[in-house]
Parts: sequence; C-alpha cells; structure tokens
Amino acid sequence: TKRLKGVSIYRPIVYGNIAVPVDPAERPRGMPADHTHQWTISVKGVDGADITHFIKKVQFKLHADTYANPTRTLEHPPFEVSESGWGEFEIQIKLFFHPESNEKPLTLFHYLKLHPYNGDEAELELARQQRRPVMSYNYDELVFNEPTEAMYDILTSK
Ligand code: SLL
Repeated sequence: TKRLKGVSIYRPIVYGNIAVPVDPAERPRGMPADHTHQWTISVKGVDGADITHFIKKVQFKLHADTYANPTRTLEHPPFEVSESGWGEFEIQIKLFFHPESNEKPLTLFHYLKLHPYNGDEAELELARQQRRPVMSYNYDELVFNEPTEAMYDILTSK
C-alpha cells in the first residue's frame, strides 16, 4: 500500500462521559438499588462532525469485575455506551480505522467521572440533590502520519 511520504494529517475527536445522579423517586425499573448514577461514555467529532469516514468501530471496555459483558463494540454511530452504576473506574476505548488506512487500532483511556471535581461537602450534597450532570470530556487530535493514499483521499474528501 502506497504511503504519502512527509504528509501528516490530523482530525479532532472528543471523548469522555456525562453522568447524572439517579433520582430515588424515579429509579428506573430494574435498576439495582446500589446504583447511584446513569452515565454515557462516547467518542464523537467536534460539534457533531462526522467521524465515520475514518473511524470504523469503537470498543469500550468497562470494569470487568462488576459489569456483565464488559466489552461493548459499536460498529455505527453514535459511538457510545449508556449504563448505570455506583463507582468510577478507567474505561479503555479502542478505535478501529477503516482497512484502507492500514492503521493499527488506537487505544485511549478515560476515567469515568461521576462526582463533581470540587466543592465542600455541602456543595457536593447540593449538587447531588439537584442532580447536576457531571461531565468529563477530552479533546484530542488523531494524527495520521504518512497516510495511505486511500486514507488521504478519504480524509480530504470530507
Ligand atoms: C471502586 N475501583 O471501587 C472502583 C470500581 C466499579 C464500579 C468501581 C458496577 C455497577 C454494577 C459499577 O458501578 N462498578 O454493579 O452493575 O470505586
């Protein structure tokens, strides 16, 4: 496969999670009593930009000791997993590129965030009571060094 010497092309992505405390009065049917939050982890383009022309599938690995079927594979957007739980942990995110790119999968890590970053105990309690969403997102750039011609065409045609 021909690669373009000296060419480097990058595309931005955003990955991370939002978490919302569960309202005890509206606990979804079937949710275990010890689950305190509902959360969604995702990989997206910036401002909703399409990323499917370079990302073929995304695999999220959840905390294997406590989640059934910890490996969640998304072959289509939205590349996201929604779950509930009680604790924070590191999620492994594996990005797979289209075969024409000849790129190996890329692994990212995200620490699932359920609790607000700061505030004293009273402030944190208020945030819980008001069920304020907590967000933790990272902006990153995927750099394709000396991309294949096919990948270059794919990336520049969008
Ligand atoms: C902790 N080391 O102890 C971390 C692990 C795991 C969180 C947190 C599972 C929910 C379920 C869940 O919330 N795991 O049991 O279905 O804080």
